[in-house]
Amino acid sequence: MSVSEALFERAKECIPGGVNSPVRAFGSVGIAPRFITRGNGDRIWDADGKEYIDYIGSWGPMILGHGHPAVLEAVEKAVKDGLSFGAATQREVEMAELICSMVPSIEMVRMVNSGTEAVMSAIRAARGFTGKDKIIKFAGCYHGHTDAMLVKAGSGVMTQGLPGSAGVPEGCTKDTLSATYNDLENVRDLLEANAGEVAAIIVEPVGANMGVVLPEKGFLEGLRSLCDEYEALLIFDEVITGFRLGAGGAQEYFGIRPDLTTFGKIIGGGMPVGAYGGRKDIMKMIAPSGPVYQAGTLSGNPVAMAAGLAQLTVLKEETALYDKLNTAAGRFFDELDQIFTQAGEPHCVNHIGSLGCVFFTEGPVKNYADAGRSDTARFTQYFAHMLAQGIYLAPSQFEAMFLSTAHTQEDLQRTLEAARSFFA
Ligand code: HOZ
Repeated sequence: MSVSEALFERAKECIPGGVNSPVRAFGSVGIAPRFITRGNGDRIWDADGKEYIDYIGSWGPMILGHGHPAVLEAVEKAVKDGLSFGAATQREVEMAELICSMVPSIEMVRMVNSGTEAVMSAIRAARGFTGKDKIIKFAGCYHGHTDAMLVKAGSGVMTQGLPGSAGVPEGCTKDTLSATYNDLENVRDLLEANAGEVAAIIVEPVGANMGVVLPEKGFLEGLRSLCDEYEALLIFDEVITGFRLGAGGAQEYFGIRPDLTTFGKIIGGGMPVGAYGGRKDIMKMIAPSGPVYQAGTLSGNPVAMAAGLAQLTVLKEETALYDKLNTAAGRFFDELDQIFTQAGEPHCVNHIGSLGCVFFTEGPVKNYADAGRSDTARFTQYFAHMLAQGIYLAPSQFEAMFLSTAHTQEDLQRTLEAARSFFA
């Protein structure tokens, strides 16, 4: 038995499913998860000393790779000054100013501890501001595990084939309406049928939790117009796309201005951080300036702020970084596509910026139903092959591959070779 397998056996006795978040359990691929001991650049090592090229990157945060010197230095310095005060600090102000300067629609921002918390709070703000209760979300989009969003959710919920979650009272989801991604007519129908009741439409501007699903031309623009027409707020969930597609996230990339935006992952530089922000008139509704209550003992934690500030500063200042990363990633995904095409494997590679995935089904894949047609058994074979070759992919068909600035050309080529050898 390997060290990872032994740890997993122990873990299953004292942690539900042996893990602290379901997608880590490798459940759908039937392999014991690797217990990771350290990371550096684009590499991670497991408890048995095996080295992998990492395409999970902590599910998104590690856009600069593991152990970036600027982030580590900032954290080391912050740790020495104290771990938590539960009081205002200068770094929080600097963080808020930095985010406002980078993301076009953010006029005010509140720090929280995770993407889930950010979404929960943004929805409360939208309801408080509009005085309406209903929210439209899209099947296959994942907005964390807050009760109201566990309706046809992506990520682990989709991987487990669940329509929702036990333990969520009907009352918590009765105001959640589920729409089809990339289908504006469906959204209009829902708005018509619930006229005057919809507080907000929440969307991942690039679906990245049902595999990667791109917005078709006009989809995001259409959502903006529909929100204006029906007096609903548009919430972009940029937990994955924020600071990934570019310094200003998906909203800058596509040129759409949402009313509210949620962040997580990259914003914390690897520490547990989330944030939500947007129009000042909406954000002023948040306590203590307004009546929408939201709080947190560890929100704006000094060490987490130091990590996030350092990472965002690199992303803002190294202006050529995104072009270089996105170009390298684009080439990589195109070559991966060719390998699958040459092998005659039914597939669809969707990618944008440094995000992408291979669906084991013919394309196009433009929504939850399309993604759901994937041959997950075939994906499992591919996943196991790649893992054995030292390539650490997300253990689910319905997750993304995350490339970082630390991925070298040599490692990208090694990964393509590993994919090629799957068909040999
Ligand atoms: N939401 C992340 C990407 N789908 C995964 C994080 C998790 O659920 O553990």
